Amino acid sequence: PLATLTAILMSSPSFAEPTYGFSQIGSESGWRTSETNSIKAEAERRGIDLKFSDAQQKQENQIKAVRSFIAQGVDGILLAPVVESGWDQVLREADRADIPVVLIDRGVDADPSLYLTKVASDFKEEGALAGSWLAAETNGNCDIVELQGTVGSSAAIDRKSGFDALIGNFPNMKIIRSQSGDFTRAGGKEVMESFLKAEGGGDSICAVFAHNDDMALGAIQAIKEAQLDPADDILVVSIDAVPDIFKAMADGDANATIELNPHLGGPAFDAIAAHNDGEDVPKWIKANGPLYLPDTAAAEYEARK
Ligand code: GZL
Repeated sequence: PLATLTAILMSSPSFAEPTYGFSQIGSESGWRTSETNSIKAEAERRGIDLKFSDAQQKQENQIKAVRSFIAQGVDGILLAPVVESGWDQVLREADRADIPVVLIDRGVDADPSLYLTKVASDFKEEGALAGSWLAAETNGNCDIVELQGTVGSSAAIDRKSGFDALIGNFPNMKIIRSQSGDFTRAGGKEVMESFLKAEGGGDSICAVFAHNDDMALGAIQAIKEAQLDPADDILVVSIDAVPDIFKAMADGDANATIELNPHLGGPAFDAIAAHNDGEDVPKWIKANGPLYLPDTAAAEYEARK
């Protein structure tokens, strides 16, 4: 009977939904957690079997996961590369196995022919936007401390270079201290504490530029514990637009954040499908978000929490 025939057809591999592997960096920030949840939900919505690996921030775990996905013969691989170097070999192995790799939210310095596409923001633009807001806010006069993201990550490298290039136009804007807080709240707090101490309490610090909101939230804690007023004594600008930074802005503790889209599963899955249909896929799929200020923060927090 037709029902049996359909059941048999649908169960055969060629009719089944695809199986993808997703090598995720970890859960270092609120943004990454929402990215993971969003990509898993999108796979669920599309009936995709998503094999998920959390690398706990270690590149060797990501490389192991990609090799395991290749051995399982998945139909595609999503990779959020923790750092930008050291991927050539494993990307060549995926390429030889004819498995398309989509880079998610960060880039690699490998030959672009080794991956299908990158779905990520232009971090240089984000750095420049943060810098231009700060220049306008301070009339180009500001001694800045910088909380960098994970050392070697394309997000940290490019946010720094975009910010540096922009403030380079203002002779009275300079970064007086800069160090990695590894994109975590604890890291941001710890490094900000060391900056405040090194600067004799912090009166000399005009602003903190944090490569993500989680480090900014840690820095805000440190600024308060140093008996200073975040967003007033020391301006606070960061990137990600996670709910908690909107709460901080609404509470008068932060000044600006730049939106980073965590919903990258859809574009990634669409790119693999387009590739499988023989269509051309651009090497970089990006959609930078806007800058938010305290005036809309309370509403944004309500909408996102
Ligand atoms: C940027 C992403 C960064 C976020 C951080 O696309 O890789 O990593 O800005 C996260 O919150 O840790």
